[in-house]
Amino acid sequence: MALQLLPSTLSVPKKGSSMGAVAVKDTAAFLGVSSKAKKASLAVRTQVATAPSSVTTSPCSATAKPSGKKTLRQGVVVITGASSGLGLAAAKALAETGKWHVVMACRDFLKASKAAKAAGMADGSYTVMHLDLASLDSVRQFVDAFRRAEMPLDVLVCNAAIYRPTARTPTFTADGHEMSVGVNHLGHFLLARLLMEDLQKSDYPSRRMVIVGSITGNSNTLAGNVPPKASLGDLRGLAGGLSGASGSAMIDGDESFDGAKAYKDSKVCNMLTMQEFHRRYHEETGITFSSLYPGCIATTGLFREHIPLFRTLFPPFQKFITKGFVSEAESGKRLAQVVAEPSLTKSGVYWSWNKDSASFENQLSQEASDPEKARKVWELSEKLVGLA
Ligand code: NDP
Ligand code: PMR
Repeated sequence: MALQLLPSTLSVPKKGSSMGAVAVKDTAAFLGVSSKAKKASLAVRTQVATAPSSVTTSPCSATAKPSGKKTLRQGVVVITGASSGLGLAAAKALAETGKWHVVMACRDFLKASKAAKAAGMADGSYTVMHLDLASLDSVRQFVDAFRRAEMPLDVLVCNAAIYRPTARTPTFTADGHEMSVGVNHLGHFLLARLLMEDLQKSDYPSRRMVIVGSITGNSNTLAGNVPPKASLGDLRGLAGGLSGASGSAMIDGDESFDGAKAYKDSKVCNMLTMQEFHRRYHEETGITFSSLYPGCIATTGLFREHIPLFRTLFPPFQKFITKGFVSEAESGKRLAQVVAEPSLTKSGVYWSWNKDSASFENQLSQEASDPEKARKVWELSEKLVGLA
């Protein structure tokens, strides 16, 4: 259930500060700070009196220096689902460079705060803000609260996800959409669409939107051929709103619900959405849109609903048999590269890493790279989230 965040409960005193400018070596990609860039000098402390799980506490300073100087203000990156696993590891990796302020957009404020502290993230390097992707109202409230905090938005990472492999009956978001696709795709779709405005306003030299994908949504791989395979069909279930009541809860319109397939289908939507953003906005805005498969992070909370035997055997299976295993820390570094590395600015790319942990542009399956399907998913999703 989304936590209602009343605008009146937020207060945002702004303080001038010259802290937070980060010296950058002679990397061409970082030199283009616009002369029109406003010298944003921000210190944000938001306080909420009545709703502890929507409190944001850590100060952020993001300072733009005049153009021509080899300095770069601290970047601001929003990461959804940063309370555990890949999102937390990436948040930590980025925050500890000192070059990034991380906005941890999480459904459980207390869990996220404790996770940041336990991970050793320094006070002031992050802000926790409430976001429940299972409620479109909560997504809109997050966007409002983020804007109220007057931070720039330089990079958005759509990372949060749920996986319900043993579910044989669907559950639904506050808006009545099947939960896996609702959270993993539709919530992020609305968030990303709304925050495009903010990304476009950013004066940061390399603005990016990253939507986390997966090998299991790609049927051109062995992992993607493990049943149930992802397939969106003719999208009739999505067109029907995934409500279950008046139609199917599955994107392809299948009458029977399969939680594992719903997750894989949602990942196909994530990868298609990234490419559709690229086609619609990259040339016009210069924003980099990318997706990635971070490796098999077999120890994360993603598998919390799987049977105990799976949770026991999955990490050694991935470590010793498929050798696709990566630690949470390593996966976090990979996502951090897609957020920040000057070498990964190419837009429309689905990044993966080889056995030496070097990044490469990977091939998506036919379905996950079908432009016509991407356009249809975009248009149907627009309707479901109230944008069209
Ligand atoms: P985790 O379960 O550790 O992290 C998922 C995060 O999403 C958690 O922070 C969780 O919050 C959050 N979340 C879940 N539901 C919501 C919601 N309704 N609103 C807001 N946040 C929500 O899993 P991973 O770190 O493994 O997954 C991260 C991403 O990586 C996902 O996109 C996944 O598809 C992808 N991925 C993972 C792989 C793996 O092997 N683990 C492989 C390939 C891709 P909370 O802490 O409150 O539960
Ligand atoms: Mg898979 C190279 C082989 C490979 C890789 C990289 C993965 C990744 N898996 C591989 C192979 C296999 N898996 C094989 C041969 C099997 C049959 C024994 C197998 C089974 C399997 C299951 C039951 N694998 C799984 C599951 C899950 O429940 C996980 C899943 O699909 O979550 C959606 C999963 C995964 N295997 C992976 C990765 C990365 C996952 C999970 C994470 C994800 O896609 O988000």
